Amino acid sequence: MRRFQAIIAAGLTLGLVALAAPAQAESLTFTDPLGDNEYGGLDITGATMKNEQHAFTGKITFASNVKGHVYLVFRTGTAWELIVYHNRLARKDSAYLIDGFSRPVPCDGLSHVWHTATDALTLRVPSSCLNEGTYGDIEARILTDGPYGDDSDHAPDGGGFTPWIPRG
Ligand SMILES: [Ca+2]
Repeated sequence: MRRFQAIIAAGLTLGLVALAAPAQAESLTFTDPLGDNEYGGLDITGATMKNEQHAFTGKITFASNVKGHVYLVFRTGTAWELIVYHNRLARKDSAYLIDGFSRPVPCDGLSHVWHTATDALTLRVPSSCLNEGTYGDIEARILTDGPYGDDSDHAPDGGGFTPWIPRG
């Protein structure tokens, strides 16, 4: 999370460029290289982002389950939001939503499910948590870190954001 402010600055620039791109789909799936993680954190292998009318959902797959954090960073076009998922390799995993200034955002219905058989994580944010449901396209990126807080892996590969994902 140490480079989060830089991520936001870079994302703002990329986002302004991407705004001009035409809308294509409400769901986006992409892969990430195996074995490119650092500092012993979670190795992302792929993700599917869905920007549906009732919720924004990110399903992220990993090479294996190790201790660390997952940050799903996304922007609705007017504000930065961030889901922080704390993976403790136990039954006390947790997730919460904060804004671009690290302020907590109340979110009834925010859910996190770790799928043990496939080492996948599903994070779901009800649309009511985001600008009272009034938003359109979303862009997103994923960051993991290791047990000591060092950045480990990010997706899409290269550190940029996804294209804007239209709301279904
Ligand atoms: Ca990876």
